[in-house]
Amino acid sequence: MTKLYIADQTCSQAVQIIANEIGQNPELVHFNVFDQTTSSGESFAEVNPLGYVPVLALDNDSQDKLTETMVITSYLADQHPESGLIPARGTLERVKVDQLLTFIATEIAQKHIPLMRKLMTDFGTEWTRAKLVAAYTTLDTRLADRPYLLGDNFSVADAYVWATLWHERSGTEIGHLENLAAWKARVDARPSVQKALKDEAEVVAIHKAQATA
Ligand SMILES: N[C@@H](CCC(=O)N[C@@H](CS)C(=O)NCC(=O)O)C(=O)O
Repeated sequence: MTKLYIADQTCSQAVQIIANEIGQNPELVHFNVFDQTTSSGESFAEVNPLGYVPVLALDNDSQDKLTETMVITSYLADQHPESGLIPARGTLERVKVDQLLTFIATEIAQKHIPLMRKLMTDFGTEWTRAKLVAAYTTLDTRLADRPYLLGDNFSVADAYVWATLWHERSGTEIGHLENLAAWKARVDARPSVQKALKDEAEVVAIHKAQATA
């Protein structure tokens, strides 16, 4: 069975959401980033030597392990073109989505992390928060005339931005971005998102119970 390695309230939620949107139910394994244990008892260092989630371990002959949020979400969405979660490869529309996913990965997700971990100087904190506000402002502008980032349909880009909406944890003030707030409420209400949160909470609780047993 395909396994998805996740961590609590992290970018792995994007993969859970896309899997839910296409009706796939990979077995969820929780990785505790603080004590480095997994709910399955596996060594996570053997799953991903870089020590980060998400990892999608395929149940294929070569037992491939896919990493990188944008790659895994795109791979899953590509399996179900009828879902409308991503445009077809080789089209300009797809290139524009790849551009947006790269932007989300590098200008949003990875910008939050050193702030959340309080790794930066005061100058670096201010500079990085300003970069994040600028990045979110471009998304807010994009959402002025459409319900979702690509238009009328929910897409991999929406899942990725939602799963990395860590502004409160990184101290980034984006409360003035009203289109983004309205978009978040729409995404919050999606059954795929609700299911992701519920499934994540369940596996986290099981893992915690194992640790205290
Ligand atoms: N390049 C990876 C980075 C993934 C990443 O940053 N994962 C974080 C959670 S969102 C993580 O697992 N951090 C654990 C750690 O650094 O200890 C991707 O885009 O998927």
